Amino acid sequence: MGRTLDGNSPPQRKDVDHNFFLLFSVIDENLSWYLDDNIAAYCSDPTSVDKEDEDFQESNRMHAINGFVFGNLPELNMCAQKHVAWHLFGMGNEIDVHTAFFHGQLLTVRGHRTDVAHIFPATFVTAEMVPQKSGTWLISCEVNSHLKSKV
Ligand SMILES: [Cu+2]
Repeated sequence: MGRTLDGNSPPQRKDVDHNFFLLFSVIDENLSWYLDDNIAAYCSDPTSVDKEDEDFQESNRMHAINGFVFGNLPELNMCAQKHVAWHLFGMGNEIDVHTAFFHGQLLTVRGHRTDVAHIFPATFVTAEMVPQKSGTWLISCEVNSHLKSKV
């Protein structure tokens, strides 16, 4: 057991078979330096955009895991019956309260059996698991407003 550096990789636990690092965040495009440029470039009628409209502002909050939005996180592969450590991070502000839900999986978080890990801004938690079966399953944030997509 222990942590070592191999020169290029970040330190990882050696007492598990797989380490995964997931950052749950809300990327607020309303704060972008390019907001006006994007409105001008991508809106069919830029003069009709009300940047103070709550629906417009919410449409610019992108819920992401490792920066990937709309379920586009690349596949994470591991082996059944192997020990997996999930290092889960949160950053941002008060809207960055996340619940990482591992569908159909059993986790151990701080010694407790669960299927969900709670993540608050500027915190991290490690969840451990031993996947029992091979197959594809989903990781999602179960915060209601993070699940919904605006039309
Ligand atoms: Cu979330």
